[in-house]
Amino acid sequence: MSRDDLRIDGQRLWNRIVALGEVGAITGPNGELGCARLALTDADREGRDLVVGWMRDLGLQVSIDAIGNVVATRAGTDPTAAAVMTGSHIDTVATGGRFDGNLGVLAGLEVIETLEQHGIATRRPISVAFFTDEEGARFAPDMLGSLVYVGGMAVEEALDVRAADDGARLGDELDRIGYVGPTPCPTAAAPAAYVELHIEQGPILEDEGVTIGVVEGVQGISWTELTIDGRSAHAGTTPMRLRRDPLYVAAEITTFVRRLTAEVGGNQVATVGRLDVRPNLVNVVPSTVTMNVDLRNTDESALQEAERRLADEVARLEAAEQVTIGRRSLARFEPVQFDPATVDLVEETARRLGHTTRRLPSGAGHDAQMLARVCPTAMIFTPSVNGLSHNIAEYTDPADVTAGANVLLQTVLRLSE
Ligand code: HGY
Ligand code: MN
Ligand code: MN
Repeated sequence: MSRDDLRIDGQRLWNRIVALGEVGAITGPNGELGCARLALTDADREGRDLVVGWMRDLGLQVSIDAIGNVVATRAGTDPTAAAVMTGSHIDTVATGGRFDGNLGVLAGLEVIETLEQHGIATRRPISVAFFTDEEGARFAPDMLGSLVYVGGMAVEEALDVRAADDGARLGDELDRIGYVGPTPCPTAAAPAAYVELHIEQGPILEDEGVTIGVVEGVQGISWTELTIDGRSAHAGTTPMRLRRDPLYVAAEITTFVRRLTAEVGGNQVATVGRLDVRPNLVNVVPSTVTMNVDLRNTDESALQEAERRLADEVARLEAAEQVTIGRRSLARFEPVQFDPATVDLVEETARRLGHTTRRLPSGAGHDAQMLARVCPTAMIFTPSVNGLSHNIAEYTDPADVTAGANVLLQTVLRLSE
């Protein structure tokens, strides 16, 4: 069989997706199969152990670094050549699916197993990685592990990050699950190239009936934590004119950011996904509210305008409602453009395999946006049913999973020559 005709084993890949999906499995009322494997929890450890076991079964050289990133490498014929890397993440949000991140890691493993099975040697080594805490849902920022991997955040700083849910220190949790590795951060050797397969997590490919997304880059991300301190008071006896109500302020900010998307226009999106009310009692005007604001845009200047407008509104409300508002940036990444030649290769490969394609930016953050800082990088998208992700109903058809993994196989083969 010629290398160009080589294809992955779709059933073997699907079986691994199902098996990994059993770790931290959550089921929905209509039989949806989701995943809850927040970073550095016991479920994350269990998922890591399962995937590392598969890596070792394939005889790969497995390295774990100081932030818990795992990189498994198949040797090439040229020991001096830098590896071609693929991968993604296996941590999920608390109401996650079985495909977000997991598809890219397991497809990378399937690519390597296919080469082993057919006795295909490559000049360059080929690595498959999973990066720590890509979601950032428990420990901000998102893409934390790959950011440390490429030297964008000092490992010491990352180890001191506190969890949003229980305040645990990241380094203590990493130690508790047994994934503090000996390999230093940042990586000593950048890959020759990085290609990541991921579900689109949005509606575009499905709406247009396209099989493969050729991802040109990732939009800018801005996460801000606002801590609004008011004054708790009796719900019945306190006149409205005397109230310093942080939840009212939070509600105003929440509706403001929705209006802001229409006013800024373009690809602007805004989300308030986390709101913590204290003391959260029926008859008490709240004392403190903590909320997160997620702003994103493909255009950096428009994203900065959205940030400025939010800051002005927060200052206005702080004065008008006599509350005190603490601001803390949790994540700030500018838009990223992937390497044009590698993007072209993904497109040519997908078309050579007979798939329909469409270029698009990524609305979600990905480890690829960090690897793009150190090597030529591109991404391959597969359609998401109903455009859903970060939802237990997240789903991608087996045929699309196989198509995406075959495009990954053929792209990696070309890059590893
Ligand atoms: O937030 C994101 O876009 C990604 O899911 N971490
Ligand atoms: Mn992801
Ligand atoms: Mn995600």
